[in-house]
Amino acid sequence: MPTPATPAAPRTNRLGLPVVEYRGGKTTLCAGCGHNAISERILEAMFDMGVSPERVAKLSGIGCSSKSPAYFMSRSHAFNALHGRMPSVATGAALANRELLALGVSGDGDTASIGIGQFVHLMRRNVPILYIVENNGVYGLTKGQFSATADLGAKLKTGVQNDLPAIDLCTLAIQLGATFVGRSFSGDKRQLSAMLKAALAHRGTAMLDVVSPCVTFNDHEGSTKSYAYMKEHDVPLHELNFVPAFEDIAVEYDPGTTLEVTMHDGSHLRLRKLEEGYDPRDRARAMGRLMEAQAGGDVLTGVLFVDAKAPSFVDLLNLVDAPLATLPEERVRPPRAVLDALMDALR
Ligand SMILES: Cc1ncc(C[n+]2csc(CCOP(=O)(O)OP(=O)(O)O)c2C)c(N)n1
Ligand code: SF4
Ligand SMILES: [Mg+2]
Repeated sequence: MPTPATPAAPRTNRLGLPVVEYRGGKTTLCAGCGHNAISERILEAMFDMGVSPERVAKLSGIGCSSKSPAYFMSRSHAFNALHGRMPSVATGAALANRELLALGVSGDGDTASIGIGQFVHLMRRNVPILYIVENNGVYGLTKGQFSATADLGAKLKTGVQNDLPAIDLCTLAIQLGATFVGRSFSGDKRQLSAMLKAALAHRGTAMLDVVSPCVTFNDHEGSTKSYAYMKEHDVPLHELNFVPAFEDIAVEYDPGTTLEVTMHDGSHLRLRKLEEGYDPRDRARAMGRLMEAQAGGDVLTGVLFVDAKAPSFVDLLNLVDAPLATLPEERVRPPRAVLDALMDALR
């Protein structure tokens, strides 16, 4: 009798962990929701990059998108903030422990409607965080009202038309000083995976606006955030290829058609140009090109802007190397004599 084949050992990453260690709870989102695909890409990127799940702090607000961190990486830290208030909690977490990898997951309502005030300050500070907006143009959790990213003229299922211009989160983030800004689509596995890995290697604010169709409330004709609309209007700027520092394989490429960006950890992001003259290191050009695309109804995708050299908020604050949260009391509390001298000076 033939001996039964022994099952192959599961593939592990450079930490020796199988992918199952990056999984989370079973999703309660609708089948086909773009947010589920993004969760899959996030956990794959974390696995491939060999990020220790215990090093990650998942931060979110309120919404279907903000629920999604429960569906990947159960071993990581997690905090569900109030609606639109995740950026301040994330800033606190990133500063209290600089060794944590802060991962913010938000929605277009959570970020561009109620949370816009918090979002703009996060972007201008260059807080080290990977901030993902799962953008479906509606408030999915509360049954599909337009959010502030809904395009002018877009229609709800009921036929109601949006009369207000959309806030373009990428243009806004670039103008405010974010140092890694990209746009992708939940249905584009290849582009989103490479972009997530590059964003994980970035030190500073990486803001990814990912169009993520809401199949229940915003996937009909007349929507500009549907699978069908993205299929027709997605204009990729380049083909992304990410080579992590730990793999460092030499790849032949033609510098005339490929732009190489070296990330903080020595990884390489290679952008094979599809559009002549586009350079994601040029802030003003990136904003101009985004505005042109928006006017023409195109959705530009790719790494829209990157500055791999700017100091992050942690650098600017000149924080000590040890995470603040681990400092003993004698290092954070001035001694009695210092406080007394201070009080005397105020008398
Ligand atoms: C202070 C406050 N206002 C309003 C709400 C109701 N509310 C819950 S989720 C949500 C919108 C979520 O939209 P979005 O962030 O786009 O997430 P999606 O569900 O579309 O993924 C709103 C208005 C709330 N929870 N808290
Ligand atoms: S309502 Fe929309 S956003 Fe929410 S889970 Fe369903 S498809 Fe996703
Ligand atoms: Mg939404």
